[in-house]
Amino acid sequence: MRHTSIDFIHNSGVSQELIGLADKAIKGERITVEEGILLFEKGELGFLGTIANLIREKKHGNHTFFNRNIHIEPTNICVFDCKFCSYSKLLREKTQGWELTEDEIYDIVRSYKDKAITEIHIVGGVHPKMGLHYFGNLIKNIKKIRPDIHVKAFTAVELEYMCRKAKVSYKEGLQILKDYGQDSLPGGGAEIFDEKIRAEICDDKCSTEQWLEIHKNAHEIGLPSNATMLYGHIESYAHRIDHMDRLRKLQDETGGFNTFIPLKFRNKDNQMSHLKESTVVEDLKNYAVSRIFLDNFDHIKAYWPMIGRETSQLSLSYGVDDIDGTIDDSTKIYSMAGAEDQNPALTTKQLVQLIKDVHRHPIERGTLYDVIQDYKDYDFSAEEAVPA
Ligand code: V47
Ligand code: SF4
Repeated sequence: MRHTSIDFIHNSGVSQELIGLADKAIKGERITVEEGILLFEKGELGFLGTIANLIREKKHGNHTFFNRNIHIEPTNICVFDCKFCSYSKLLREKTQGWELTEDEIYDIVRSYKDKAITEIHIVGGVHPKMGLHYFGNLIKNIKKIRPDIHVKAFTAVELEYMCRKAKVSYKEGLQILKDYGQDSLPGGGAEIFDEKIRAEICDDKCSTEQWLEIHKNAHEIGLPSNATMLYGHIESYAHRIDHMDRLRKLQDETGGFNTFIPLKFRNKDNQMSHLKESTVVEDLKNYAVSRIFLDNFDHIKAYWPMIGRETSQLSLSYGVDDIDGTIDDSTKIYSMAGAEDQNPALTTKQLVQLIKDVHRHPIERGTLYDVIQDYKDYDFSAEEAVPA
C-alpha cells in the first residue's frame, strides 16, 4: 500500500488538535491566529515541515526560484538607531560610514554591462541629505545605463523619511519615484509590527502603521513589494503570528506582495549582542509556520547571504521556494551582523548546483516571478568562461 505524507501525519502520534489543523492547512483552508500560535508552540519540526512542504509542492512543485541581481548601498549613514543594526553609523560616527557618490554608483552599474543581471536592489541607511528627487534622479540615470533593469528600491523606512522631508503624501512620493523609473519596493524595515516590541528595538523609525500604509499605497499605484519579519530576538511566537496576520490582511486587500522573507536576527556588533541567535531548528520551524499561515502569499524566500547556504538548502523542504540569488551581493547588512557568508557571492552555476544538490528544480526568475530560464537540464559548458 502506498503511504502519503498525509498518512504520515495521521500516524505520527501527534494530538488530534494538531492533526485537525494539518488537515485544514493541507486542504487550503485558512489557519487562525490562535492556531498559528499553537503550531509554533506544539508542532515539532518534522510535523510542521511535512505540512509546509505539501503546501509548497502544491503551489510550485519542485520549482525553486532565484534571480540575478546586485545590491547597491549608497550609504550606511543613518539618522535612526535600531538596536539590532550592526551596519548603520550614526551621524556622529561619520568617520566609519561610507557615502557613494553618484558617479561611483553609475560605475558599479556600468561594471555589470555585459552581465545578465535583471534587478538592482537599492537600499541603505537613511541619510539626511539624500532626498526624494536625489534618489529619483539616481534611478532615472541608472535606467539610462541599463534600460532593461528592474529597480527594486527603498524600504518603507527610507520612503517615510523621504516623503516627510519632501512634504508630500506617501502616494505622491511613491508616484514621483515610479515616474522616475522605480519598479518595486523591497520588504525591509518591517521588523516586528507589535508596537511594544517595536518600541524596544527600533523606537525612532517609521511605525507599523506607516510601514503598512506605505506598502498599501505602493500596491494601489501599481508598485508591488516584498515583506520581511525580523525574528529570533525578544519577540514571542504570538508576536510573529500577529506580524504575519497584519500582512495577510493587507495582502487580502491589495494582493501586492510578491514574497515573504523571514530575517533571522544576527547578533554581532550591535546593541542586542547579548541575545543568543535562534537555532537552525527554530529557523526551519519559522519558515514552515510562515508557509502554513500565509496562505495568500505565493512565495516564501530564504535569503541565503543571511541564513547561510546549507540552511537555505534545508529550508527548501520546509516551505521555502525561493533563495533570492544574486550573482554578486555586496550587501553589508548581514556580513557586519555576523552572517556566515562574509563575501556573499555565488555564480549562477554554483547557485543552480546548490538547488540541484537537494533535488529541486532551479528556475531563474525576474523580480515579479516571470520565468527567465529553466535550469533543469541546462548545459553550462558553453558559457564556462563567463563567471556570472
Ligand atoms: O529591515 C538589520 C534587517 C533588513 C539585522 O525585499 C537584520 O527582496 C538580521 O529587508 N540581523 C533590510 N537582520 C534588508 C531587507 C532585504 C534583504 C534581502 C532581500 C529583500 C527583498 C529585503 O535587514 C532590515 C532588518 O530587518 N537587519 N540588521 C541583523 N542584525
Ligand atoms: Fe538605519 Fe536601517 Fe540600520 Fe535601522 S536598520 S539603523 S533604519 S540602516
